Amino acid sequence: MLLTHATLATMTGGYGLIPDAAVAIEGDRIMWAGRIADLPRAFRDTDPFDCKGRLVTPGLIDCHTHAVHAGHRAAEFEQRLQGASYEEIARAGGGILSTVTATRAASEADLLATALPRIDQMIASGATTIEVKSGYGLTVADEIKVLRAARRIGVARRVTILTSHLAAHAIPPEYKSRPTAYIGEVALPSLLAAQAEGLVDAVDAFCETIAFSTGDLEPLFARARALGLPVKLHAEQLSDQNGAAFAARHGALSADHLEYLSSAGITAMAAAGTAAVILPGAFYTLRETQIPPIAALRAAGVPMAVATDLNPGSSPLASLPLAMNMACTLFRLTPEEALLGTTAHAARALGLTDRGRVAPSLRADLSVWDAGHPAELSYRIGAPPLHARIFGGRLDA
Ligand code: DI6
Ligand code: FE
Repeated sequence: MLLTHATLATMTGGYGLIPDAAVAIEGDRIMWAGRIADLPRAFRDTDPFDCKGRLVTPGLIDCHTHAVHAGHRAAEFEQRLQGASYEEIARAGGGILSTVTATRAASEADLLATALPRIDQMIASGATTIEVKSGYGLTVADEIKVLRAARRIGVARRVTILTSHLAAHAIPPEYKSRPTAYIGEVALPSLLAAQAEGLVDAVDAFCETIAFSTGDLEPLFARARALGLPVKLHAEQLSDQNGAAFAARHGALSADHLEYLSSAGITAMAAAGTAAVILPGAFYTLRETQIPPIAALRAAGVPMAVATDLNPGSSPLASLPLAMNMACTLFRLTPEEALLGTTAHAARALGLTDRGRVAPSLRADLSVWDAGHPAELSYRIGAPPLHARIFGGRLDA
């Protein structure tokens, strides 16, 4: 397959813009990208896909979602509008735990069926790789059920799914105030069982006063690393728990949210090469006022990814371009940083080296936009201007 007359954002060294570009693809790999004038003879094609000047980017990567869950939490949204806080609702047994009740009652087939429309929205917004977390089962069997449903998405749709084990998302009522017992009796055994079934790409946890402390999580992260699995952490979302530094100490791929991140946390992340995943949808939904320390992360050279955090409580958002818009408007990322955040840096946050940029030998996942400049993707609010999507070297039908 050959794309011609593209305005190509390679995402190497910033946008890495190439005007009037061609991209040559063989199988599921990019073979060549550059100016049409320089296209090697071997890659010429009598029937190319003419982009007519449209912007072509790497396929977008959503590196943080909770896309598999049952039910919704519109009632909780109404409670928050009446003044209740996210933490108050969680402490009263609502919040994450209300989605746990619904998810436990759902079958694997139900979970897949309700996830697919959300995934279709993400695909229609230009995503080609999506990370999906467990964390609404909170028993060994229910965590496995969620991870199996998540993996089936990648069979049902033209998208790459990576799964993160997030049994340490909340403490279920049967373990109330017994986090150590929960980690020992559910989180660890579910990790071992899921790993044995090949269902785990990374291990995640929620470090927060309403969830787990770094001390609670130490045995889980130690075991993950012993299994050769990378870790990542929901850190400093609602308060500073020194989660980012703890994650960095375990060589984490990413620390996510980070509204209350300290300068010590930034230093630890920079030293460990841990990426920052910025989740403006949760900030917006919770009407948070503490902005993550973007300027300090930038100054420290920490790669920043941007994701939807798609979940029924704090971020019912399925559009990466809208997350990019929010990251710029609410957090003052530049549109270039926002696009790096959903391409090259999102790949980094998932430990993927075969995608996120347009270069020879990388996977041929590309999004073609009804836009002429990459800043337009962040600038528009909603209605992502996707023209076409190429997944694994093939155009969507
Ligand atoms: N932080 C979040 O924003 C999501 N999980 C987490 O640890 C929210 C999950 C939910 O409210 O259902
Ligand atoms: Fe999350």
